[in-house]
Amino acid sequence: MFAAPGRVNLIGEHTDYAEGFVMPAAIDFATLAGVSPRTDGKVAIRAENYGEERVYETGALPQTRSRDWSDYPVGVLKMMEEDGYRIPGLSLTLWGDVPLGSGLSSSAAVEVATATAVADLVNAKYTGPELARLCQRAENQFVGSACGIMDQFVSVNAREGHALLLDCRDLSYRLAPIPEDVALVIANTMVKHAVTGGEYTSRRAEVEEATEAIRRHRPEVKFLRDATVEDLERWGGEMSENARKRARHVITENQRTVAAAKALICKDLRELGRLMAEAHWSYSRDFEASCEEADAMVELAQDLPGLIGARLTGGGFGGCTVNLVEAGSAEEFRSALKERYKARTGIEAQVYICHASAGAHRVE
Ligand code: GAF
Repeated sequence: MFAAPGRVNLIGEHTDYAEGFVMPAAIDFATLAGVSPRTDGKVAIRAENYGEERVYETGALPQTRSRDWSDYPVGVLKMMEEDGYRIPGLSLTLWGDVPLGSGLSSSAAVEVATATAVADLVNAKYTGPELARLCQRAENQFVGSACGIMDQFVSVNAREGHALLLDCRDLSYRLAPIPEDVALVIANTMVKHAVTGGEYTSRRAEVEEATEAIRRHRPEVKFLRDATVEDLERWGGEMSENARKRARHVITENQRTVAAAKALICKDLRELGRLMAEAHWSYSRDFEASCEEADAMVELAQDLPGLIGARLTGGGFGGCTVNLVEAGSAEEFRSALKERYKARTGIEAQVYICHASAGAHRVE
């Protein structure tokens, strides 16, 4: 049996596919994958949460997606086959408690749990970064969502008690300890988020439009990671207004993310909170990936006792906010935020007090 966690991103949104920086932590919600060999030549995948099972002949996994939960584990198995591993008869049982459609990477948790379990069964030797890339390929090529590497990477490589500053260009990373007296409070707006939806993809296309416009003048700009605010000032007129705004978010977000890691490592929580606030409003106003409810959730947290920083986390258009809160105030913060949010929006939010957890591992 193996476990792979969901994640919360502290800062660095829509920067991963621009080969920039992100700073996520794994959370204590996870997918569990139980795997065992079978001798009847069948690959049986069961989703405990749905009470459903799919059974395939070995060597005859589906060619195309089914647009349901099975695409994630099947995609991973197909990528392993592409890597030259023969998938034998097996039973794989999945169960998870990562809230679905909440921007906490339930999909990555399923992919990574599957990959870790099946890699163990077939004795495949993947390094952490390779395993993350395998899962990302499953999502890009089989599931059909254009996600970056952040979610799969942190689900594989996270360390308990730490956030991870990841350079999405070369996948090198630095661990940043989250102080013991700081709680991760995750507030679910209950507005559904999806990476497979059109908005994520159209934002990504706008980021690419901006990159191309700058690249015409500076060929060394392969991704927005390589661009500067000055580039945007000079050549912003040669792209659409939307592309310019999206690019401004991504370029400044990369700078904020590196600065935020530094602040966390130096325990400068004031500066970290300031950067998170700036990141939220950049995500909301320039990237236009927030929604009324998420903006309200961030605003309503501002003057609650114990708050260090709050922002919308994940792919956007709903999902959760992440709140760094002094641990001693976390419980009170949780109930006050729920109450305020209910009064403002009429919605009953779920608010989780989480702990930065370890990446994928065997469960004894
Ligand atoms: C989603 C994607 F899956 C990630 O790759 C990342 O782009 C994120 O949205 C936005 O930062 O979680």
